[in-house]
This record gives sequence, C-alpha cells and structure tokens, in this order.
Amino acid sequence: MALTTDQLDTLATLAIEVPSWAYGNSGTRFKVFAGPGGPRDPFEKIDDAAQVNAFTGLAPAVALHIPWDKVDDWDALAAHAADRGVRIGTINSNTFQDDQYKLGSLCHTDAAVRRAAIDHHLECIEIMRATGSKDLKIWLADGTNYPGQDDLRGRQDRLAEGLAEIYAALDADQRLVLEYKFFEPAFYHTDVPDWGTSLVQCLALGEQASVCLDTGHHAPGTNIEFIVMQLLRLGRLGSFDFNSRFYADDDLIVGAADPFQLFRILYEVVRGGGLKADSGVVFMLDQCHNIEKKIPGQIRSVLNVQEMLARALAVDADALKVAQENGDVLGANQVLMDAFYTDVRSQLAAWRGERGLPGDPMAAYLASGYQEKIEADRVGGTQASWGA
Ligand code: PSV
Ligand code: MN
Ligand code: MN
Repeated sequence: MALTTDQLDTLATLAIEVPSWAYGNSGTRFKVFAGPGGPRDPFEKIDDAAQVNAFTGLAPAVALHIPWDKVDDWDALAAHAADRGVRIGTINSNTFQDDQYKLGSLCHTDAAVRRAAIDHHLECIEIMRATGSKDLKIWLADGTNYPGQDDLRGRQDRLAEGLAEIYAALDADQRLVLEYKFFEPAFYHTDVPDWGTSLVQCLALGEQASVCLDTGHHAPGTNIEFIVMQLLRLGRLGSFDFNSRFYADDDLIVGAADPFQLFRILYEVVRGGGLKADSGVVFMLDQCHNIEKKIPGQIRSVLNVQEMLARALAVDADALKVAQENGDVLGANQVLMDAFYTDVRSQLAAWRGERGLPGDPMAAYLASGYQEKIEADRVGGTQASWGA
C-alpha cells in the first residue's frame, strides 16, 4: 500500500512545535545527567531546535517556557529564530516552581498569590505580543494532597475567576489553551484533572479558549483517541503535547512506548479535520531527553509523528465506511490494521529527497558535525529543571 500524491500533499502540511526545554538537561527526581553541549541560553536552544527543522523540514516552531526562557530583548530572540528558519510558538506559563505557589496559584486561597499568578500570565501575553506567538498554554500544578485540605468547589470558582481575567487580556488573534493532568505534583486532587474540566472552563471563557491534550496526562488504559475525536467534534482541541509513557508522566519520545496508540490518535486527527489549517490544532511535543542526546531525540520524535501520520493517512476511508455500514466488524478492523502495518519508510525517504531534505535525517544530522561542535564549544549548559 503506497501513499497517493494527495495523501503526500496532506502529509506536507504537518508542522510540529518543539519545546525549548527538550534541549536543556533534564532528569528525574533522582538525578539530572548533564549532557555535554547543552544550550547556555534561549538563543542556543533556538539554534538546536533549528537543526531539527533543517534536517526534517517538520519543526518550524519552538515553544518557550517562561521564566525558563526569559530574555531581555524579545525582538532579538524572535529575529534570531527567523534567521535560523523557525518561529516562536506557544508560550508556556509556569506557576509551579516558586515558594509562593506551594498551595496553588490561580486556585490559592490567598488573593495576593492569585494576583501574582494572574500577573505572570499577563506578562506571558506581553511576551506573545513581542514574539508573534499566538498561543498561551496554561498548565497548573494546583491541587491538594489530602482530603479536606481545601475546598474543591471554592478552588474551581477561583480558577474560573483567574482564567477570566487572563482571557480578557488576550488580543483577538491570540488563544488560551488549558492543559489538564490527572495527578502530580498533587496526589489527592488536581484542579484541572481531565478534559471535561478543561472544556467546561474553556466554554465559560469563550471562543478563544481550547483544550491542550498532553498524551502523558491520563490514567493508564484511557482511550485517548476518543477524547481527540470529541474535542475535534466540538472545535475545542487547541493543541497536543505529544510524548509517550509506560507508567506515569514519563515524557518519553512520542511513539516510543505505544506506536499503535499514536496511530489511533492521528487517525482521529485525520478523520476529524485536525490537519486543516482552520482547525487551529497545534502539534507540540512535550518531552525530556534524560539519558539520550537531545537533538537526535527530537529528530526521532518528529519523524515518529510524521511516519505514524503517513500510516493514518493511508487508511482506505471508503473501504472503512462500507465495512462499518455493513456491520462488517472484522473487515473494518482489517482496513485500519492494514494501514497501521504499512511500512512507509522508504516512500517517505524518497519523498524527502524530492524536497531537498536528507532521506535519512537522523544519519545526516549525526554526520553533520553539529553535535561535536556544540560539545566542544559550549561549556556549562543550562538545566531545563523539569522532571515531572
Ligand atoms: C506538566 O506535566 C507539563 O506537561 C506541562 O505542559 C508543563 O508546562 C510541562 O510539563 C513542562 O515540561
Ligand atoms: Mn505538557
Ligand atoms: Mn506533563
């Protein structure tokens, strides 16, 4: 089964946002292994991200995390990105590393802490204006560890209030995407634990708010493609944070743990129109490379998404529809599985060649000398400081 020209054209629309923090050193709560050649500032993170795009043609945007990526001159950072052939993507806020947020941020009982958290988001919106970013992604570490620790409903009301003030500050062409996560760092309850809560909060805010689905943020066994279908159906799937997991929020390379799940998710993306520009769906990675080299780790990730999307595009939609309408259970399943088992690698390699890209981006990067150069030149890289 080979991809048709139309399918290959659709595949060419794939644009992935890579996370700036994937290039810095990261680890678990046990240890951060420092990798030689780590970027020393956000400019060097952009340089590294630009390599991923140069070798794959798949990653034209870089998501930033504030304050990790704070610089004095945002114009200079945006210009640097443009010079390297990429742009600034989603701005991720961060209300999880300061002492004042120990008991929460937007949901905190203390109005002064909530004010600080809202102000941080207003600053992020200013950064979006300065860098041309269109999306503000909010993930809150808010939650409690013990039953009775705080009033669940009061926290939800305070969340709604804080989000409304942030939302009101958006420009007409900017969006707020609200990410959910069912646990961690809080272990009894999380204030935005699931897509339903995120959706309810977004619906109250308005059209410019939608849900961010991080593939590592669900209980084991959750049917994630169902959630993808439902959010696309409602026009509220704002973005993905792609990664893969075996146990918890492992943040491993997307498609590494369960390629079939990635296929099923991407099939629902195709089915639901999520590849169309007007769908507004942003395909972001949220990964940490704790033991492998970062740039090859990101190259592998974007290639995995591309390869699995190619297989999802290869599903014979007409045959599937006929089988489904005839109640042909096994036939319908076989149509899907035929596409999943299609080896698209050599076709994709040839297709890359036609577009002036290396047929094997990983090998080309490893042969380019960039890795050796940064390992020799850069001393004292920054730490992405994130293992959760
Ligand atoms: C939280 O686990 C999360 O998925 C959020 O997206 C954070 O911003 C990100 O991880 C940091 O890696
Ligand atoms: Mn995430
Ligand atoms: Mn996460």
